Amino acid sequence: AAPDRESLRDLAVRVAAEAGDLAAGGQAGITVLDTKSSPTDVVTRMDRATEDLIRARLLAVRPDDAVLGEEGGGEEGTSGVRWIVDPIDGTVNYLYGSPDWGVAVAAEVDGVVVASAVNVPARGEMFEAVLGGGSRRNGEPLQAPPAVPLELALVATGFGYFAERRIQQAKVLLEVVPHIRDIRRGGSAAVDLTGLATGRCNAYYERGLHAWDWSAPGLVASEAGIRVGGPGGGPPGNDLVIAGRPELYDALDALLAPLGADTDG
Ligand code: LIP
Repeated sequence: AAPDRESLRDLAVRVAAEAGDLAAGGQAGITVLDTKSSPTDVVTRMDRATEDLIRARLLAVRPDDAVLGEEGGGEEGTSGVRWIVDPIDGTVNYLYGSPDWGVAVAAEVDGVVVASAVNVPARGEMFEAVLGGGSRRNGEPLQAPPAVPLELALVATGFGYFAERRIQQAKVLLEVVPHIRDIRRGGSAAVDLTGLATGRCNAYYERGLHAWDWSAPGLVASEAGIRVGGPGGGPPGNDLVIAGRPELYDALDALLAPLGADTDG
């Protein structure tokens, strides 16, 4: 039988809390350890140490689960539960001493994200969500503010680590900015998506994310009334994640559709 969602959520919160403490304690004086897909796609000692801690804690309690982490690849499981983990989402912010980074831990059962936690230690925010059970910040239930018209929307986005992709993303941006209140490039998908639930911004789009970027904060947002999906209202994926109150989602989706926001050219 599948484990109950609340117990998965509780484990996600416990592990994200401990991982956030570890990462926050290591932020001062942090340096780049290695680069990944490009010279700007960096990893620090703390990304690795924090992911190691998360994996160890999850597998100590639930040894038969699978774990997919940003830094360590996949680990097979037999239980039907897969954890999707970003130890430090917003690594560049983390490197520069910014508060906008988070630890994201999601539990997926049969391919559906059912529970999650996002810890943003430097903001003192712990988010949690259960599919069908709502989302909370520091224990308080979250309800996203109502939709605003697109021209009054504060829209967050992000850029990939490849120059070619950034050129395309800049072209899309040129067509988007005249139609919205303003744009934010916060540097952490986890902070951006949880920020939709709290009203820090109204909508979000980004191309080229991975499951670890959007799974945990996406559930927090959707349980607060935000639609999180892909182009045309499809499921969220690597090509393009769009998020906002449904009316705003549709308006942003319609604006992005002819712009090739989900392609490299
Ligand atoms: C980052 C995101 C950021 C996005 C980057 C990257 P990381 O995650 O949260 O918003 O624009 O492409 O994926 O690499 O810091 O975990």
